[in-house]
Amino acid sequence: MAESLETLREEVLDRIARCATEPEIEDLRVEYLGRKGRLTLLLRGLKDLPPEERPQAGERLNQLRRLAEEKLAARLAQVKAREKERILREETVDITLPGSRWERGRMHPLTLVMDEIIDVFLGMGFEVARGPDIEDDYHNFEALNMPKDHPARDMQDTFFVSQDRLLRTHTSPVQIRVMESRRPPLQIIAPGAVYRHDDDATHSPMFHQVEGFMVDGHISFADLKGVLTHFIRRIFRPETKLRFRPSFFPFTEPSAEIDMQCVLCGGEGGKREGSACRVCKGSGWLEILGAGMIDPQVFKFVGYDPERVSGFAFGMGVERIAMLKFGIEDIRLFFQNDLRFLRQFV
Ligand code: FA5
Repeated sequence: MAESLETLREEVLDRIARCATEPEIEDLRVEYLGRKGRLTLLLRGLKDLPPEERPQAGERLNQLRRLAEEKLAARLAQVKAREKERILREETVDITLPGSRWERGRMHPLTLVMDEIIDVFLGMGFEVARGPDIEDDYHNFEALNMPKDHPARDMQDTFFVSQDRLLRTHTSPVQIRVMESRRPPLQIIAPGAVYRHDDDATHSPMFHQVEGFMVDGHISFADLKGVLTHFIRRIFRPETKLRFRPSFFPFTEPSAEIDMQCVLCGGEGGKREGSACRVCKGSGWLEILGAGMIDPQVFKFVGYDPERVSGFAFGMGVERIAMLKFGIEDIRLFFQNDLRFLRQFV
């Protein structure tokens, strides 16, 4: 017994000395001192020894257990101290290194312009309404006085989702949705994304419009003119002039396309400089929106009496306004997510 205890003592001390990590120390503790540890079992086995051998063997086993406990604790402290030193040595922070910069996000130029447009109309007492991007044929065309065979449907190359569902080609269906659910007086703008099979420097397959309409007992073309003139003067310069050109939309009668004085040449068309202005191509005017008095036929679709109510409506392209405001010549720049472009707008 004495001899085997001596061997065990050497083995335990040797193994403790070779432990290099905290888990190794813990494993060793369990192996020797745990509930089924080798030393624990030996202590429990004392009762099977002849009574005269028990005191001495017990004494020696207890000594060995205390020694193992002390050595394990000491080794643990040593390993922990070494680990701390290693962390301090390897993970030091060089506070002289330059910090990493946090890029500040900013608003997309179209969001800036959209918010500005909405603000101007809110200031005139308009409310904001929204409609679905995926529309049905009825709201996008039919109720806007464009039956299935109407040639005006071809003016807006449509993305169809199914026979009856499509990506809305304009924000005008929101007029129908609002009028179906509410009664006049109404003074609404409907901003949102619209979709057309169109793609070049001034046309994008997805772009944004802001629809506006006012319906009440005696709304006239003069109201339309007043609202749009105020709007353009707030968004551009206070002295900007507007020009109303006769046009055609199936859902307004009479209809107009509205041009504003060119933002670059101020309506001169570049004549003074001797070459045509690159923004308005020398005409001095820029088309910015379509508008008109809501067609009586549309009122009938939503159950209003055209004898009792009248109203105007308009729809503008937000990208076009942003291009004029910031002097951008290619609409595709808005959608390429090039940070060098986007960083210019605050
Ligand atoms: C319409 O969409 C009518 N719903 C506007 C309207 C509303 C008229 C209410 C009368 C009453 P139009 O197809 O012209 O009209 O488009 C309106 C504006 O959207 C255009 O003036 C132009 O600024 C813009 N736009 C049209 N197609 C594109 C496109 N592919 N990319 C960018 N902007 C476009």
